[in-house]
Amino acid sequence: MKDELKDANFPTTADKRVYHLGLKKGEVANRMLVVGDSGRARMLAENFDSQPFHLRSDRGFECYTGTYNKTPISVLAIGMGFSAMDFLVREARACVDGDMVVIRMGSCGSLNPDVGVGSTVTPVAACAVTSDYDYFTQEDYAGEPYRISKPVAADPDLHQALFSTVKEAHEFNNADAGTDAPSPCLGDIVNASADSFYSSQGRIDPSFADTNTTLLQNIIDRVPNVTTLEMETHQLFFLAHLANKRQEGTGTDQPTMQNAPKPPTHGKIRAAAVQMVFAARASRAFISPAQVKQLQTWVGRACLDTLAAFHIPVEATQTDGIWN
Ligand code: DUR
Repeated sequence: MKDELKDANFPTTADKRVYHLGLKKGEVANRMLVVGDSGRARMLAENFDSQPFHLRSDRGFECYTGTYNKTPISVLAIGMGFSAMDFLVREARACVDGDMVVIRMGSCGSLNPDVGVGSTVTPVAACAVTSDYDYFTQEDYAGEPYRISKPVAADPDLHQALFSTVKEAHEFNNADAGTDAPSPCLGDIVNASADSFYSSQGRIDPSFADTNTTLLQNIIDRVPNVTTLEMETHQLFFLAHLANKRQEGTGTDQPTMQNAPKPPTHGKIRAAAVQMVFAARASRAFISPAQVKQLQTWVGRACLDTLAAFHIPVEATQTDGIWN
C-alpha cells in the first residue's frame, strides 16, 4: 500500500482502499466465500464463469471477484486466526453496500472419534476458547487458564441452506465410500474456535507451560454438542452478531450512538460455516493431500452453489461493481 493513509480511526487510502485488504467499493461482492489458504482460493475461483478480478494486498489478503451461475461472488483468502477474520469482516463491510452473506469454508480438528478425517460439519454455532493471560503471569490467580465462551449462532437461514446443499453433495459424491473411518456429514453440532492451533486446542507441547492437559475434556463437558476445533468461525459469527445489533440500533457504549441511525448503506451480515475434518484428535489421524483435494473440490462447489442461490433483497445488493 503505497498511498498515504487517512483517518487513524479507520485508515483508508486517498482512493478509499481499506488498509489491510487493499480493496475498495465495487471490487468485492455481497456474497463472500472466505478461506484461509491461498491455493484453495485460487482453486475455488476456477469455478467462476470467466476470468475473475484478482487482488493480493501487501498484507497477504487475496480477493477473487467474478460471477458463478451469473451471480457476483468474491472468494477471499485471509490466512488464519481471530484477527484475520476481524480484518476481513470489518474491512469488507466498509467496501460493500447492503447485506453481506459470508460463508467460511475451512479445515478443523474433530473432538469426536465418530467424526473422523474427511467428515464435513456445518456448525449451528461457535464458542471461543481463549487464554486467560493473567493465569499464566500472576501469582495466586483465582481464575482458570482458558476461558470458554457461550456459543454464538450462525444465521439460521444461511446455515440451513448451506447444510442441505453440502449434505446433497456429500450423498452425490458418495463421500463415505472407500474410507476406513466413518466420515459423516453433520449439521447440528457446535464449533469451538481457539486463539491458538496449539495451546488452546489442547495440543501438548513440552516447550511451553501451557497448562492444558484437561482442556479438551473441559470443552467437551461444558459446551453441549461441541465437535470441532478451529480458529475463525466464532469471530465471524460474533462480528455478524455485533453488526446486526447495530442494524437494530442497539448495542453500543457510546451515548451519542445509542439512537444514531444505522450506517445508511449497510444491511445485515448473514454468516455460516462449513468445516472439513483434517485432524482427528482422539486417533491422531491427519488427512492426506489427495483426500484434501477431493474434499475441498466438492465442498467448495456446494458453498458457491449456496451463495449463488441465497436470496438477497434487491434493495440490499451492491449496484456498482467491476462485474457490471
Ligand atoms: N484447523 C485448526 N485445528 C485443526 C485443524 C485445522 O485450527 O486441528 C484450522 C484452523 C486454521 C488452520 O485456520 O486450520 C490451522 O491449521
